[in-house]
Amino acid sequence: MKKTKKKNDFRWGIATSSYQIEGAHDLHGRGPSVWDVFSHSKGRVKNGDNGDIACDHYHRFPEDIKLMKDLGVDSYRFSISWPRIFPIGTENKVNQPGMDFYDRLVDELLENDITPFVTLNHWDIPQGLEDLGGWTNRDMVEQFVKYSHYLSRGLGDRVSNWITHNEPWCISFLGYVEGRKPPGLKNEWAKSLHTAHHLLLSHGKAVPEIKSNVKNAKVGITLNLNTAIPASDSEYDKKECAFYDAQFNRLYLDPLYKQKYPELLFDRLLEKEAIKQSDLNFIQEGDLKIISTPTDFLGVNYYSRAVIRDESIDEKLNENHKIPMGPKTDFGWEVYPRGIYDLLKRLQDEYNVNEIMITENGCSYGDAPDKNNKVNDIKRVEYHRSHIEQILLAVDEGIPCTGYFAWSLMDNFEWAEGYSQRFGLIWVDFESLERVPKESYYWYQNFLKSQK
Ligand code: IFM
Repeated sequence: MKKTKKKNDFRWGIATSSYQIEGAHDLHGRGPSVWDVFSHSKGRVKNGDNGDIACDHYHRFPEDIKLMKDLGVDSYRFSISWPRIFPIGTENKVNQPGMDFYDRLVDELLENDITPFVTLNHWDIPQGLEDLGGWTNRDMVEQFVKYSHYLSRGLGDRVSNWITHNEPWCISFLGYVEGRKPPGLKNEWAKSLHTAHHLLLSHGKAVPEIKSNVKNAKVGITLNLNTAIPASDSEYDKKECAFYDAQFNRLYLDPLYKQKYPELLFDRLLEKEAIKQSDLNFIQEGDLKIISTPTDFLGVNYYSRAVIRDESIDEKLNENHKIPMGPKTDFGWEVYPRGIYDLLKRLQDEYNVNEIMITENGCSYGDAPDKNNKVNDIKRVEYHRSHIEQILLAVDEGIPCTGYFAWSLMDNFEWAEGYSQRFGLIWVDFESLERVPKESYYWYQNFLKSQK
């Protein structure tokens, strides 16, 4: 594969998140997060798995950083466990042992010439704040700003790159409409919209807070986005696709980059009687201006495209012009590399995004070590190779994409799927916690060498 034009500026990294890898759930004053409570509630997570131990990264981070160093990445994206810093959430004083852990982690990364990218909220908020209404409660905005303040003040002398939230859609839609993430509610569309708004507002307020504490800070938010296309050219599928795009992509992109919400989304929800007019009173004067506070980059997590069908319409109506689908990963997500190029193009054409970083891209395949302890995950190799190829194509065309973080460093706790889905470039034996680099790890290592 060819080199990027501006190699020196392009970051090649790897990503993880706190609850998925750290373990040490009750050590050194950490309070319970919503994910501790959710995963310990019967029937919420496959096989009753939880993140109590996970990859035990809390104790093994020097070994994990050594693996990153050998891999050859220049950047590492990880998240902070909020309840390690504020165990209940409402405190006005940090839990120092929690801060100390991230201090050591950052120091170790820097000693290994790896640039830290810190995500403040990758979903594991303190349960104490959830008990006050979580993200549906507007007070959460100030809680997040406070948390951002202490973190950026504590680590800002060594960390320049900050991501406020990871994938707000997962919190608001999967948490309140589908119930697959905490707090596990279903069809609560009003709460879902309020959650999205408070996440965005807290992001907008945290940006200047972080910048005031960190010299030369680069601050952004990470969205999970995809390319949505109708399953057929029937009007039903097209209408459903526009709705999907509004709730998945535009609910976040429009306020961040256009200072407005997609009316189409609110109209359809009113039409479906999923919300009442009074549920839309959550936007206060000045909110949209705050939300659209300029950032230094947009983080994009891309996994697949979405082919949208109006399920309520008789199958037969939609039979024509079915879209041919590509192969699927073990998670059932279609492998569609071209979608990442299309998405980057859309972000430039429709939203004029100043800088984009692919903060996650990866796939779940269950390939395990063979008798020689080798993990021959060739489908993962091809997944990363083909997606990187599309990104570099976009870069060559002048789209301002400046980084790529593979998801994920190692197999980890995949939320409601527990340990059943493996996204890592490194195999983890969840009994012994042994790490075994997979073929994809060596492929990425060689690819990174070729980019130097
Ligand atoms: O594991 C998750 C991650 O936490 C957020 N983005 C998607 C990944 C795969 O599902």
